[in-house]
Amino acid sequence: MTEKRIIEVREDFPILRQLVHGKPLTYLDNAATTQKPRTVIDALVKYYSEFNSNIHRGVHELSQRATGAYEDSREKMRLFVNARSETEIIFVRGATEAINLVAQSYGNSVLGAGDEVIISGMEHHANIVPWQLVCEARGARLRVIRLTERGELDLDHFESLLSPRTKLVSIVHASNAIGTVNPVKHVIARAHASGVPVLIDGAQAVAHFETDVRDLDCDFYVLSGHKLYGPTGIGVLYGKKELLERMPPYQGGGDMIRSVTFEKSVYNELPYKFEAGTPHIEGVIGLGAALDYLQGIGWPLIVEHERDLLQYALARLREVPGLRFIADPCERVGVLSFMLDDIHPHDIGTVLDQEGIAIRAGHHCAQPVLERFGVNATARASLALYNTRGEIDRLIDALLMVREVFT
Ligand code: C6P
Repeated sequence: MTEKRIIEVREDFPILRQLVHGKPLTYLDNAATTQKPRTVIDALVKYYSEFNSNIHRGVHELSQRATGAYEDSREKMRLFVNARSETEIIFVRGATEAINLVAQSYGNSVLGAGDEVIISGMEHHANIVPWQLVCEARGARLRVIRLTERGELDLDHFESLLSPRTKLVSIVHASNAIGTVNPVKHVIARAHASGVPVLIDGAQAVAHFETDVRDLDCDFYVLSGHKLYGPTGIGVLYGKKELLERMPPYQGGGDMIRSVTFEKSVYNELPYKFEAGTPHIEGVIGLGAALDYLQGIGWPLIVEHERDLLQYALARLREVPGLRFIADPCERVGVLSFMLDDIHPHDIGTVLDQEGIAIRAGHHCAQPVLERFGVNATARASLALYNTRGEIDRLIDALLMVREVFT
């Protein structure tokens, strides 16, 4: 039943119908970016062919329609993450910009010499470098939660790092390099018990299971639209209103002000205070269409199918001689990072490409976690709702072929 429904779902994604190097495209690089359903592509075409206009500025019909569609998407996103108010939803370029915004605005205003920011040993560079920048500027220090052999957070170590010097905890919900789903609710509760706010990097989580920022009680949550079946160049920062209100603007320009004189500018209310300049209007509208699409599919189907596919993929990959995973977390999303004998991951990726199979090879912008497991690159297959068991079988056959070529 589920498999039949997934075959129908695949029809919604025009890009999946093509041949690559004469073979059916098997797209297993979904952690890098997901493909887009027809409804998202249509929403972009509709915007440009029917009501392209700048928002929040014009009194004319097109501007009002564009503004309406943009703000409708904000409300859809509010519902998607279950935020209290649409003023807590800030549109940015992606997870990277969202973290930089918090680091530069919140971090800069709360961090002083000797203060500390806690991250984890499995962060993407986007959740490391912005904190290094602000810590360096403020004389603060970055502390890193150790990982266990399985690739999970060492929660005892986390407890030992929490101190009166801690000003923020910033950790990933689901790792893009090893797939671990972190016990973020527990981490948030522990940090809050010490009066410390928490940012969650949800870039790899939001497409795989339901997000509820109120249930998590996180202070900030960031995501990228392009990993959620939406367009590139658009993402979201969720922040608790009381924190966002206290934070200074991140960038200055049009739309983020109420009034400007040469002596002083008065900033606009939330969320506009953090949306300087003409935003990525079609990106926001396309992201709204992606959320509609996901709602139409429904979480039960997505979660059940991806869980089944992940178990199948893990079992089949374990059958491949010479294949080893670099981590083995209990709670995980469909991100499968592996080594095959001593074949370089780029060689694996190149041979698979000839078979029409797209995976990612390299350090996945998460060098410290790879280093933790003693490697500097892996091959990574990552799953989405439209992938099938048949595609996993193709991956396995191709990996067996890679072994024949290289050993
Ligand atoms: N990871 C991957 O192939 P942006 O680039 O801003 O959309 O997302 C950054 C980012 C932040 N956090 C996590 C956990 C991520 O996985 C990513 C992006 C992609 O793994 C591209 S490097």
